[in-house]
Amino acid sequence: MKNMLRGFSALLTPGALLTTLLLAFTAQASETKAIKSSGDFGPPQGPAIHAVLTSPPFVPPPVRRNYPAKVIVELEVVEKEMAISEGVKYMFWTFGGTVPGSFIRVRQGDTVEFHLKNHPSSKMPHNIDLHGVTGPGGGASSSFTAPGHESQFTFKALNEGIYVYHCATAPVGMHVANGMYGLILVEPPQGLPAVDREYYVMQGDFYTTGKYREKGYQPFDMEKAIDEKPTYVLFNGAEGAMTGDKALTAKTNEKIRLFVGNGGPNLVSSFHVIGAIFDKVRFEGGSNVQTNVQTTLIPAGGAAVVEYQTKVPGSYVLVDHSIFRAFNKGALAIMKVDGPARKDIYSGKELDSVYLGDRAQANLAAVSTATKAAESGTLTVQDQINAGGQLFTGTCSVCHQANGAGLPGVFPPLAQSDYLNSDPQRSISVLLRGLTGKVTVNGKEFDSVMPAMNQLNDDEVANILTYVLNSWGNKGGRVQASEVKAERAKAVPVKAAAH
Ligand code: HEC
Ligand SMILES: [Cu+2]
Repeated sequence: MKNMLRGFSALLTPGALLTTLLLAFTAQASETKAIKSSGDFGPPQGPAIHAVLTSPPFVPPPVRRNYPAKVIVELEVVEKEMAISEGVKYMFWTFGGTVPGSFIRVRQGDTVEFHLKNHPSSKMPHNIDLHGVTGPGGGASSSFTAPGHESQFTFKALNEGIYVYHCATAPVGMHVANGMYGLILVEPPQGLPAVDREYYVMQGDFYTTGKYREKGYQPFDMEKAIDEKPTYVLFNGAEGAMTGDKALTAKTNEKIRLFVGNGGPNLVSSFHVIGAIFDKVRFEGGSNVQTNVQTTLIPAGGAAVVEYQTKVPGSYVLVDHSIFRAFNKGALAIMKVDGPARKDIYSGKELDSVYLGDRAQANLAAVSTATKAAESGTLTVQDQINAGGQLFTGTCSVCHQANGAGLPGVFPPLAQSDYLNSDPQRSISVLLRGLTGKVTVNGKEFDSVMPAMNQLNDDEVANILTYVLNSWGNKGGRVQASEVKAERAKAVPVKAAAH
């Protein structure tokens, strides 16, 4: 109601007044009802306003304006190398220097004067297609911008909602795959209902020539992109963009609103927050509200507004519930909720590291130290042990246990294992190819299956095994990445079928 009253005093034209009144009443009548879809509230009023843009995961403040204005948006395309994962570099193409690009927030009926700049250091021309634009190409045809140039076009934000924008320069898929997408929110005239926190999260799939977490500079792989076989599926453009010290934060008893986009280029997201139920979802970014949702589907080139209330403190994990993407391709973020325990709602302990693996750790500092040391040729056994220990937690401890003792009759011990210590080289193959059939470890027989851990790269295998060899009374020693590489390259005879 407050918004409405403020609206009365400042509105100029009777037509606009009537529309606003109607809108306000519709919105008050039922929150779950569709809000007015399209609105032209006349020419822009007052002085031009420069839009506040924010980098993810942050969202500009609410517009809080009761008249349509001319809003100037200045967005610069920058091509820049950034970390896509620990020790992995990628040449991103960005709107505003981040992936996803800067968040834009305007009001329905605003006239947006859009300035697209392309930094002089860029190698490529770029443009922008905003899904919130009514007009051919969504702005793309008017915004083709060569390096060092600037284009300008103007549109009226007729429809309220949350919209994806992206580059649409050929090859379009490549520009999008390199990170050229973001969100623009067109607020309804009365604004969105107040919440305690808003965040900006956007999924994207990435294609590198090297495998997942393969260190060093990784170029874009067009073939993988065409085959829709991403190496990474990420929230906000980097593995760990919102975990550890960069986790999203909240307090208990807060209303949270997430603007969740999906840039694609290929995958559809099954967006889910482990341990939270979405009280409200504006699915597909549209005006209808769905309530009590567990997982919401976000199409490539689409977005949703998700709201929930924090009640129980702890770590809440944002995932794409196509779950291999979360645990093996990076589509995982964390919201840390602080506040007093609520035993009446939930009794339990924190999510444990076995479930989340190394993804949940405060940081992978030891892993990055080892990566840097390996690059400069100064990698020590201790660097490898430190890095390997962090990776062991997420990768091996779920079966072999954190203390390497295994589980009797199920998982053999790694601690003082005669199988391991008698021939450490053999274990490289165990990690790369798995192990099945009968094995005897310290006089006890195991007849089970260890899955191949071939998602690990050469450095990771070397560091984990070096850690294992130097832990729990094992004999020490070192495995080098070059040895893993050589083992991986070996053609292994296909096992004859069992008779
Ligand atoms: C899903 C459970 C599982 C995971 C995860 C797992 N292993 Fe195993 N591992 C096994 C099983 C089961 C065997 C025995 C296989 C058999 O019976 O043929 C085994 C055997 C081994 C052996 C040889 C036997 C021994 O005890 O010395 C080594 C070495 C080993 N694993 C190391 C690792 C390392 C290092 C990791 C992490 C990169 C790992 N494993 C992850 C289940 C697992
Ligand atoms: Cu582009």
